[in-house]
Amino acid sequence: MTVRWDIFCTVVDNFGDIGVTWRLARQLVAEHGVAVRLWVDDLRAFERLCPEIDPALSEQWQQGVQVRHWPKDWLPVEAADVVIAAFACQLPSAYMDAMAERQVTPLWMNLDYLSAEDWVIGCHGLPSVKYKHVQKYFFFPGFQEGTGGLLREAGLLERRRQFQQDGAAQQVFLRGLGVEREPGARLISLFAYENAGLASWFDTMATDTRPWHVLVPEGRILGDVERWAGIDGLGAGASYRRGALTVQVLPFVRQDEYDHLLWCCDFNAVRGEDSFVRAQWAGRPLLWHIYQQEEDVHLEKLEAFLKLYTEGLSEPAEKAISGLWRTWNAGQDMAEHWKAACEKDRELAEHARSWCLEQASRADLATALVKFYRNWI
Ligand code: TRH
Repeated sequence: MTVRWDIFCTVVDNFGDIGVTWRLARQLVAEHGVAVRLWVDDLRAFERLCPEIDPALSEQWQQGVQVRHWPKDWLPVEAADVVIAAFACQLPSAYMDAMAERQVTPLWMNLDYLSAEDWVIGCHGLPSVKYKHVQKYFFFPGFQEGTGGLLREAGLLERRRQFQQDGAAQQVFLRGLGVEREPGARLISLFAYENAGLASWFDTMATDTRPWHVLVPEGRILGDVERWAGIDGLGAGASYRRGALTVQVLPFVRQDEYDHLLWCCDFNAVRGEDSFVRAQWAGRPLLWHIYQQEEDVHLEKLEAFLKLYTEGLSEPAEKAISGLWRTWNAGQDMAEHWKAACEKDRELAEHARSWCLEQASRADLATALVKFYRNWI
């Protein structure tokens, strides 16, 4: 009998919540043969990642996943065999009752936010709260043995390798976005929150001797790009050149296409959680704009990741990349660290490849979840 999974997602802000749960839902269906209902409270955010979504529908099928709008007024449904509350979202109380009333108690898990902090290993898989007799468990994604791993679809790295070796396919993809890569120009993708450090980074590239081409999908960083360019209302398709730097605004692309964008670029600036992981699978150097949290908790997460990520780098490369990431996350002047990182670009590129392979040697998150369920029953 097909095992049924319910995944619950509230879109707090941005795209990470839906980005992660949509990816997980698809992978569970495609690779593990389970039936997935994905409950989402904001289908408009979902539509940005998957344009086939019709936000007006309460129920629809997308890529084998049953997508359900999570309404404010919950209508009773039967609980599934496995229930995932993504990022500590609160399930409808009637659904919790349905879990408790089930003849076979479901496995209830909280899929947590990604963190490289050491305590995650100790907490992954532990029991959390109980509702009546239904026990909830913590499930922590992570970068180290003893965590739930990272989302990675089967064959992803092979698909990426083929694409990165196929210059013509990359050209077709970029042309589809209106991008003509100037010969010799280094390509950067830029997905970030508002950042006061942007102008100094752009100035440094503009005065460089080699050309840079920065691709900016429409989003929160655009205001800083406009201020730097001195132009209001830069929309998708707009391009601006100053010295050695061309900045081009792209439309926000569907989630699968975003991977291709990352794979085309020599360097990717990413943010949040899902794009951060995808940039690692791209096997190219990256810059992470971490999601800000109260009391600067996010800075501890940034340091925890840097500690793991920079292992094995030479001291100058370690200093360059750590300095760059810290400066970007503080919204400070990027010039010095960007120049230092450029000097170490070969080593950083090699390191990004080996980091990616090391991470891919572990079980992926969807497989780890399925295994957790099998062990639990
Ligand atoms: O959008 P985000 O900032 O999401 C954040 C984080 O998840 C954060 O941890 C969370 O607490 C907060 O949301 C609520 O960044 P993230 O996680 O990278 O998600 C972006 C998604 O958008 C990802 O799935 C990739 C996708 N995307 C596209 O599909 N097309 C695009 O053009 C771009 C730029 C991104």
